[in-house]
Amino acid sequence: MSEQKIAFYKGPAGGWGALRSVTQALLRQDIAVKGARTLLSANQPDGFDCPGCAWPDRNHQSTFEFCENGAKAVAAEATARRAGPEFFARHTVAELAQQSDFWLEDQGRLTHPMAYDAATDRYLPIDWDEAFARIARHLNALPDPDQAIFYTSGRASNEAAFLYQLFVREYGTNNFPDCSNMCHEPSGAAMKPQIGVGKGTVTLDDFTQADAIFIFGQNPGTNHPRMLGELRAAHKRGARIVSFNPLRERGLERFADPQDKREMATLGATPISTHYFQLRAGGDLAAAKGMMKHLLEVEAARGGVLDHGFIAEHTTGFEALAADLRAEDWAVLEEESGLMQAQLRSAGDVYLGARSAIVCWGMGITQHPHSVATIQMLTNLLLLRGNIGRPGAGACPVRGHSNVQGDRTMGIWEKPPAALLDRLEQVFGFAPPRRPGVDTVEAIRLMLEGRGRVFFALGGNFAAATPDTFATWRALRQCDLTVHVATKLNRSHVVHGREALILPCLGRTEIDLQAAGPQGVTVEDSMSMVHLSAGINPPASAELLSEPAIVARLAAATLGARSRTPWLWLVEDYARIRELIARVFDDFHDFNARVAVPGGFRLRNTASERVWATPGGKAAFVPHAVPRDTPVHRARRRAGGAQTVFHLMTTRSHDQYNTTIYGMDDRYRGVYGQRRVVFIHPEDIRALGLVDGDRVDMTTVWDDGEARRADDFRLVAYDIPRGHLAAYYPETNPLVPLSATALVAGTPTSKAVPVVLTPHGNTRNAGATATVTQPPPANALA
Ligand SMILES: Nc1nc2c(c(=O)[nH]1)N[C@H]1C(S)=C(S)[C@@H](COP(=O)(O)OP(=O)(O)OC[C@H]3O[C@@H](n4cnc5c(=O)[nH]c(N)nc54)[C@H](O)[C@@H]3O)O[C@H]1N2
Ligand SMILES: Nc1nc2c(c(=O)[nH]1)N[C@H]1C(S)=C(S)[C@@H](COP(=O)(O)OP(=O)(O)OC[C@H]3O[C@@H](n4cnc5c(=O)[nH]c(N)nc54)[C@H](O)[C@@H]3O)O[C@H]1N2
Ligand SMILES: [Mo]
Repeated sequence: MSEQKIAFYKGPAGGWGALRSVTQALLRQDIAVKGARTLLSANQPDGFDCPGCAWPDRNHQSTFEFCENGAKAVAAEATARRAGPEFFARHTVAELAQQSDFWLEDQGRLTHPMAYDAATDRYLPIDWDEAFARIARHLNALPDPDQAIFYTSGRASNEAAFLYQLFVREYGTNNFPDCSNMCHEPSGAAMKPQIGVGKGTVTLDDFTQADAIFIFGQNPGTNHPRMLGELRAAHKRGARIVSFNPLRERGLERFADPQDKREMATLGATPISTHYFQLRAGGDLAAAKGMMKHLLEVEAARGGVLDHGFIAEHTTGFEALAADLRAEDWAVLEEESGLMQAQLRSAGDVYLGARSAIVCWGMGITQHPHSVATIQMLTNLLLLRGNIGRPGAGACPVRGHSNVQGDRTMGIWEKPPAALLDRLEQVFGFAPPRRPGVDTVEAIRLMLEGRGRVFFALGGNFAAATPDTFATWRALRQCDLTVHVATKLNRSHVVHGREALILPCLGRTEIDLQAAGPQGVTVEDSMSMVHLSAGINPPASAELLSEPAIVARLAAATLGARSRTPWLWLVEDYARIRELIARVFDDFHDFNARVAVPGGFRLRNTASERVWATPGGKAAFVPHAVPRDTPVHRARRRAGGAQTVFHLMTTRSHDQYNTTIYGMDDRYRGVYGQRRVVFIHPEDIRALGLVDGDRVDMTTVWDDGEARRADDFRLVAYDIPRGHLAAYYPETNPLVPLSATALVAGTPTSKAVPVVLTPHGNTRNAGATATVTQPPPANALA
């Protein structure tokens, strides 16, 4: 573990720092040799899909695409450490609950199905059949299937997800909260009515042809490192790359490709962004509006800006948008975006100077109250110049989990379209439930109200990833039964219901042997490419089952003779599952044949063909007012200047994968050996009467009378606008109120939390030297 320090990072993103970090990750997991071989199989034609992010690969080409954080994700799964029955015998759950998130996962791979024993407060081994029978008993005893909740995290394969949604709907509910609800839900909610598809419209080839690439609220250097390769190449051929981000992010500034011998030898690096706009958090809608207002003004002055042919043939609502833009006040746009009119105009000039442009976005856009409106404004921007459905142009919501997009395609959706249910009814001969189910936040409410009795999770870490941590924990603890299908121990296993089960599963990197031989699964990346993934490592334990097998055996145990689906036969050979997928989804016709081709195939994306699957048959311009009454605005008004209300963004460090903490460093932001830090403008530190390095507590300003606090964060002076804070998730999730959700999409607004700071017990702690082996047990604040 590194020494605790704050040290400005001078290098580029990638480069030697990345290689060093990977070596350390492999050594930590005791897998130097095997791990290295495993790494070379990630994203290869016959290998497994990288369990890191959802960024696509270049046709699964033969050269290994180096990715530091992909390597860490693979190393974390291929670790030689094990958390078996002996481990659980040594610790009560009360003891485990005192440990940090880092420590829990660091115990290694789960090896046996385990059941909670209240008498000894321990997890004890249980037989698989008995585990399935126990879950089935609970499910079948519920008076109403809507009292059961089935969560999904976005690593589940298409095959697992398809069987899962089928089982749960045969059982009788649409209660499918998933990680997408906390992630890109607003992207789908915005784009589907506007352009007819809820997914990105670009492919990697478009990145080789775009003249301009706009990146709103995304940190690819950490979260999608392979995207930096595309950006670097685009920069080298002269494309403009424009970043909008309140924080200065190193990966958006400079990048050295570890595969480029010259850059590595000379310590050279390629700049990434040609323009960097440090706007106010939540100011992206105003920024997009400013750019569009500028376009209209230039169009009026000299013409040639808008794609009139496209607008006339392919869109509706242009006049209303134009009228709204003309009426908009520059002063409002400046105030809310935090950018000057000249800056907004220069961003607009880059856009109008580009023949083709791509707009990318991430969590900095989606996790806001007005995220759906902001995404519709970004889409308006694209439509004004016909930048959808032609080479080098389009919308690129950059997805998170490696198969989160595929899971939604397979029907993991609490509000399923009627057409999907109709088809399930036809193919499988049962009547699927038509009532919409609950999303993630609604699921927590259901449990809090005592109307959610059984909680089942296919992956993920619900207790840590969700907002309002202590309310969520109360919710989970009220359940009759909580069940987690997982690879590693995490918070959700120690914050459990009256009864609890942990079901250990195979990871992506592992060989999945079924009756018909070794099986591959399929995944869909952020650009709608579907391809096979097959593990190469022996399973971490002989007891592990694959996710499809777990779902099938649970379905057989629960539904019994009620179901006509041949559950156990299906998982003997996953090609049989794919046959059924092809019968339910037309886009998956000839699925087995098409996915056998190396690199797989791309799902049809109608918007990219300029076919608009919208009610009006055209793409829609949708005007939106600049939001001036968000919870942050309201909290500031109420405080009336008596206190500084900060806008807190909760975000990822370089050494974590969501709630999985790989280490305590955030290299590109210069943080080492610690995670309880809060980035803040130096003038704000002074105005608080504090100094850099002081410790503070954060309290949410909310109007429901609940106290939400997170204690003991070290102030780190940073290049961030005044009035803003950034700190890591999940430590800050206790600060995000359950009622803080995005309009329409219901996404927790994790990038828009109004908070105030107070000194932590008056302790001054500038230049701490202590080495921290784990964060303070904030997560154990039961
Ligand atoms: N190594 C690694 N890879 C990952 C993950 C991981 O945890 N670790 N997580 C995966 C998942 S599930 C996801 S969803 C993605 C997440 O990837 P990202 O979308 O990059 O997510 P974040 O790191 O939360 O934040 C993104 C950026 O938004 C900026 N930001 C915050 N508020 C605003 C705002 O109001 N406006 C603008 N313009 N910017 C803002 C922050 O400064 C930050 O740079 O990554 C995936 N890949
Ligand atoms: N405050 C705040 N909260 C956030 C966010 C934020 O930016 N700020 N981001 C949100 C986002 S974008 C997301 S996507 C969610 C993430 O929410 P989740 O997807 O629920 O969380 P993860 O941390 O990705 O899940 C990690 C766990 O998955 C299990 N796991 C890993 N691999 C496998 C596998 O192959 N199979 C199975 N069954 N289990 C596996 C391991 O046990 C591991 O502990 O968090 C959200 N929460
Ligand atoms: Mo995500």
